Amino acid sequence: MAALTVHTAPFELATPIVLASGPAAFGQELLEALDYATVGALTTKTVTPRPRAGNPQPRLVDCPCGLLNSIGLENPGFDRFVKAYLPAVLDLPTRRIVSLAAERPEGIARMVGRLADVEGIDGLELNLSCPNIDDIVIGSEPAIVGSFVRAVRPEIDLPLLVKLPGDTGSLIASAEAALAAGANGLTLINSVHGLRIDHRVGRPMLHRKTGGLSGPAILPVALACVFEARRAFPDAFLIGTGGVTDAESLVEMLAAGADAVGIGYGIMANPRLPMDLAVGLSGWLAERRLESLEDVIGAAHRGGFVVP
Ligand code: RRO
Repeated sequence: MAALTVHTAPFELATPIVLASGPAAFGQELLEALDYATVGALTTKTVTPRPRAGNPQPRLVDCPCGLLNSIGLENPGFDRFVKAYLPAVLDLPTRRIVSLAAERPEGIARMVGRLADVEGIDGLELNLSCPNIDDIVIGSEPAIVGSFVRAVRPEIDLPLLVKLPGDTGSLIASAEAALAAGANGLTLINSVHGLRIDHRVGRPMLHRKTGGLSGPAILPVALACVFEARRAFPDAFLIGTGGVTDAESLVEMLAAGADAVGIGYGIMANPRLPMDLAVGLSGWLAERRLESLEDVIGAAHRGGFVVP
């Protein structure tokens, strides 16, 4: 099998396949189904300073080629996360990225400060793009994005990623603000604002009405964001997330410029997907006699691959 390792500062990953924040929770449920050797890193469900029950049901609706969710940042809160869940996350046989969100920069900075001495965390992801809550800032305001990163950066030396929304029109300005304030990279994108209506009764299907669309329906949106971010920021670490469900779409995301690829919707549809992706990507590289992912990452900016 061709080596799938990613060596792009600040991360060294065994594979480019990253479990995106959310569906994999804190990694435990997948232990039985998944060969973690095929996973480059797990990103935890986003944790907030206080526990959150999330939004009322219904909060998941099927869509053609995707899923609309309005979970609402349900999580046990930072204290309980540290006591009850983090030890098991640190035992997972993969790299671990902890995802955090808060209403204010000081809220995130306090959590980050408390993680500074924990051995075994490989990176942090600031989730500045949850589509399903009213009281937490969305990363569409570059100045606010900068203020969150500036608050967090002095607290910790770990690699710092910022997860931004793909549907705001201010992606590059927000990304610039994040990187200028000291972020090492970006996770692009979160789910995309969406709505479904029950045609029989004419009412929104989610209790919260709107939600975040994920799955293959948003692959082209995520690809465009990653492509444009890579063009603007050649040295930033990029995790491309959105609609990757097979080796072909994984290659597309890498070629657009992602150093690693987040899997969210795909892991819900098939908990063994990372294994399928690792085998598929290795086969794809071998067929083209490519020896490393470096030949694939960003290829769309260099005129493509050499096709055998
Ligand atoms: O919990 C959610 O509703 C949620 C979050 Br935090 C997020 O970042 N993205 C998403 O689609 N749902």
